[in-house]
Amino acid sequence: MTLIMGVLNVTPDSFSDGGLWLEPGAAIDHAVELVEQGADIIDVGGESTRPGAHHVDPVDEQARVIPVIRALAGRGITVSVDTMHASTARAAADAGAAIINDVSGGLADPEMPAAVLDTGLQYVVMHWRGQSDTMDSLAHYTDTTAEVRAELSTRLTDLVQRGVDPSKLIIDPGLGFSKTAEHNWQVLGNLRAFETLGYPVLIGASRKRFLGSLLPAGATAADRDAPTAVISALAAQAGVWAVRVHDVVSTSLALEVVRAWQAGTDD
Ligand code: PMM
Repeated sequence: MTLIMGVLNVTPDSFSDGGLWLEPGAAIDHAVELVEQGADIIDVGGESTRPGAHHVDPVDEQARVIPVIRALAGRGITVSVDTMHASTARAAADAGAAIINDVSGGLADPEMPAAVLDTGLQYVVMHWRGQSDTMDSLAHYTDTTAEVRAELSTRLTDLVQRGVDPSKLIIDPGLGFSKTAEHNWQVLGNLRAFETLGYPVLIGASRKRFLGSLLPAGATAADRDAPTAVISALAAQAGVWAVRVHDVVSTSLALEVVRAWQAGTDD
């Protein structure tokens, strides 16, 4: 069944939960709560990737995330580190992380492929066209699914040619990263096309801007949890490996529905 990756943003400026979990004790407590609610993996990030966000120096990023990763891994929790920096990925591996989640798919830091190779961790290759200050201007496609798929495929080929074990790779089409709402729906409506690349697929729709347009004016980030949970169910039906979400309770329930639905289906 589809896994749940719970989001733990140890940042002052993430759009939906910025500043809430900046203090390590609060971050650790929140992660433990997410696991109790059904998260299989905790994705710890120290740099906001929202459009226009400030870049974080890897030293500051590591000061935020490494103590939290060490504490969570020490409790037996499967941790991924959400970073574009090779030095942070290496430090996270030393602290016990199991997965490197790189929203740039290795494009932001030329040292990242070597870090993936040396640490031997699983590696999420997300579709990315540029940093948060330029990504919206790069949201142009004639065939969204085909182009995102081809660009991911190029990244995968590059990593495998550098010696990365293909069994360690996970792909993510990168909802909202150089993609408009229309592009995001095209990606979601064609998830099977990404699965045919032959790698586990991760989807991160949680609380993203494109869900806001489905809601009344003035809706909060948390109001996006209901549409997020529906996407989790539909993505699970489409066979994705994992969904990355802020609210684990609603997605856990959505996946229970899928499980029950599938159990009730005649073969
Ligand atoms: N989205 C965000 C951050 N990290 N990682 C992956 N693999 N996929 C995503 O879609 C993704 C990500 C941005 O969302 P946040 O600010 O809520 O963490």
